[in-house]
Amino acid sequence: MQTQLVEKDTSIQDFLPLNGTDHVELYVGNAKQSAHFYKTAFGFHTVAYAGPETGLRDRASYVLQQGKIRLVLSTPLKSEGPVMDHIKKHGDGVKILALWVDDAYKSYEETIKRGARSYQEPQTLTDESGEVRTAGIYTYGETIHLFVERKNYNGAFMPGYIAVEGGYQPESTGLLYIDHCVGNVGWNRMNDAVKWYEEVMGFRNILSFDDKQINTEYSALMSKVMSNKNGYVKFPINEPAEGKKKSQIEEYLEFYEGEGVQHIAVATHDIIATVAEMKARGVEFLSPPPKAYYETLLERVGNIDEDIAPLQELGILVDHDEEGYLLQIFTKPVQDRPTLFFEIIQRKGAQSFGAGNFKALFESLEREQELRGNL
Ligand code: TYF
Ligand code: FE
Repeated sequence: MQTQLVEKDTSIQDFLPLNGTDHVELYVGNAKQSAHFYKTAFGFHTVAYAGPETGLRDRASYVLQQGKIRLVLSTPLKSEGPVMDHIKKHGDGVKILALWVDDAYKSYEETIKRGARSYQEPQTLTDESGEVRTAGIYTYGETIHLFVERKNYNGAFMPGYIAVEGGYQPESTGLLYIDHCVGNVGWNRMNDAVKWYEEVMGFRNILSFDDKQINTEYSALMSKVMSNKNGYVKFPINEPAEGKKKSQIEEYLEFYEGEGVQHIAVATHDIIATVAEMKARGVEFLSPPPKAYYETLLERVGNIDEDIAPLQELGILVDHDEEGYLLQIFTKPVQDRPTLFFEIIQRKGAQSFGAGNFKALFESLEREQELRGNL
């Protein structure tokens, strides 16, 4: 596969230094039940809450954490308002990809200056635990990047939230941090999106796959990986491509009714243990590739530390690049619309995204798409 890998460039001053992902906020129809799902099935625990009990009249939000991953689940309490509008159109999905910065005001100023559309002007939130500053801009669709600056803040999450301890707090499944978050954009929108991340955010396109490479029977797409300067934040972007039948990206765009986050990849140090545990807790994963995939695995990727049997049993995929290998697996969509799903990934050196697995993965995806009557 002629994937192009671009070398790190440290020569240019970074106008938008990022420390990593701060949190991901989903707008959902029933945050209480979603929280239960992510806790029970994924192994998150509740760290903070905001809602009527804390003085909010129109919204409830649960902040869940596992390792460094923070998920915020928000739901509207009234028929009108921006959260309800979002859910009505998109169903449950990611509204905010929040980025941890040292200076939220400057992040806002620098990106607005370069053409970003404002979502929220910079604001300073304070309580007895300290100060948090936030500012937000739109990216693709109705998705937001929120800049979050934490000034020695030692509260549970942010001013406005109360800490939650005890109660129902299931064991972790070993999820550690967010590896990447992927966005789906519309037909012919790839160039705009890439240009936007380059110009407005100072990101670089580190990896590209064209529709010739990612083309099984039907599931044609193009994909470009955008990375910030230090590589802590990676946002691959997919665009549908013309295939024999409907692209998986088209199915997403149709059901999400627009552009949005397609998958969140979360890292583990022991993918076999993590996936076995998640499966036992009821998480549905895409069906495993055919037996032949595992028979030729070692020829393809070289020696690996793991036994093949548990990988095959769980349907975990393996790919390699010049720097090492990676193991990955994908959940089915986590809501009824075939939109957002999760990827579990363990990197053993490899910094790529599993291009060698695209065929096996997309064939599995197409089996699901077919069952939904969307192929
Ligand atoms: O993030 C990635 O690029 C990989 C592969 O619809 C991938 O996880 C790409 C497109 C897609 C599903 C997975
Ligand atoms: Fe991925």
